[in-house]
Amino acid sequence: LTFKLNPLTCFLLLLSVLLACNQKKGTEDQVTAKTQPNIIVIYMDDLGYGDMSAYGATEISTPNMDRLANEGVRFTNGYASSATCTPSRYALLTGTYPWRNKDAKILPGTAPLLIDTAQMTLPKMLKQQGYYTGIVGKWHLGLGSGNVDWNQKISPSPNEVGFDYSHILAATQDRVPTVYIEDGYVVNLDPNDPIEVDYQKNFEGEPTGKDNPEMLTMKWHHGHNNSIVNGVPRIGFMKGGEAAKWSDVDMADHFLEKAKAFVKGHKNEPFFLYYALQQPHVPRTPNPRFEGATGMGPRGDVIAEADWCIGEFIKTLEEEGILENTLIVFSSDNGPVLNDGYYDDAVEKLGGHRPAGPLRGGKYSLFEAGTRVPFSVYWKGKVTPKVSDALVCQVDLMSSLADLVDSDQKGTDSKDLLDTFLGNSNEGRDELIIEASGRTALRQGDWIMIPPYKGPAVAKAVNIELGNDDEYQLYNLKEDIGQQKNLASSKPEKLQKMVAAYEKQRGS
Ligand code: NG6
Ligand code: CA
Repeated sequence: LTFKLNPLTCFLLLLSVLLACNQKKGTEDQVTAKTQPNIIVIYMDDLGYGDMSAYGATEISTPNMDRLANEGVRFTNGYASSATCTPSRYALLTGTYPWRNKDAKILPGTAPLLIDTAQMTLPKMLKQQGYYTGIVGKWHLGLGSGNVDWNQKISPSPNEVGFDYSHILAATQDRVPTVYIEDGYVVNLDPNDPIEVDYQKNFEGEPTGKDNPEMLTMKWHHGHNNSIVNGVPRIGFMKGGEAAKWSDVDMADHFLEKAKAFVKGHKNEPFFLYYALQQPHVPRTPNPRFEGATGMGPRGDVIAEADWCIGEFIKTLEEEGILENTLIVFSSDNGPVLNDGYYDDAVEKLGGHRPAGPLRGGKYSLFEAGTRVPFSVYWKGKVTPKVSDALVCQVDLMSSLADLVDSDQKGTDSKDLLDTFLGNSNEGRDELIIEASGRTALRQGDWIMIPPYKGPAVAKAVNIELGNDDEYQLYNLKEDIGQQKNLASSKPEKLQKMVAAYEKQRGS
């Protein structure tokens, strides 16, 4: 028996196969869109545990941040990995404790990229799962491989560690270069006015905050007396790049626009956006629209400004019809500081506000306020609002989000706490090592053990208790959240157990 196909049958057969394939692809896409929510990390810079109404603030109002916290899972024991920026961001993006990397400390604007381009990262993992990934805002994890030429393509950059798109400020708002960098290129750079940056010495003839106080619109208190940009003295020296310099008072609007554009441009595919706001880090430069918004001076006003930005951003998600398919993590890179190097009335106009809430210490500190920060997970329609006391850390997002998107990737120190982040479980970590300027401490259950450290008890310039003491410190945080009663000598067995656990983790 022979069966012959004429050309027409052949063509029809082929056509139906093609159509079937196409249909299958269509369903797969839909499934993907359903099981892969957009993921957004909104990350504040130096926002304290007590800086939001949702965390007890009464002197300041933060309705939009509160919405994410109150309509999501609000963590009361949520930690940044570190009491400063660079190490916390390193841990967030790599799932690795920052103290494993000796270079993970506050970086100058000229530092090389801190994350190895071969290393697995949160955005890389999401990219592998089909996400389009972007960062808008503060980077502060180094760029290039030493001696960056700011007038050429800057590489490696966020784009080499997993971000398809990047629109960043290199280090901090108080550090040069004071320009935006998009996908490795300085934005608005005039090739006839090249940028030079140096953290050691000034360029000849360039004014500085130290020598030209008459040019300043903001006075420096400590540090921050090198190059002057927009009347604000900075850390580090910079020359040229006039047209590329950012406008400080427009920075919040600028990043908001970029974040909104990112969402609008990628709403039809699963996306990951790391929206890293610059507030309330110094220099605090609210847009004139927000001047006086709080009566608390620039520090309060930029928190109000950031809150407004977050509200506008959520509105965009709503308008684009994707809020319900978007998981939003909200947190801060470290605790609060008032005077961080400029005279900006942060201390004088504080009034009754307590940026750290009931916690002791602040930014740079091993006491709780250094690392315990606002931390919430919001997912409209999926996450039931609740308050969780589980011990969680930003370092855990890597493995937890990997679980969410069905990836096998894990961060070295990252615990899969997906159920906890989504509010389905109250189980957090048993232990956590926190870090502050190279010093570490162990949180275990309700307890924290701080080993003895030399160094001043108080950082004078910023007026923050650092957690240094000649003796071991042991606190029961459940009973004594303000760390007033050192139980090290009255609970020797507990202390010994924790010291042993700490040494095991630190590998000493
Ligand atoms: C410190 C700066 C401080 C701030 C901090 C980084 C001085 C005296 N102080 O060195 O103003 O920029 O670095 O903050 O220069 S962080 O949030 O990015 O870690
Ligand atoms: Ca910070």
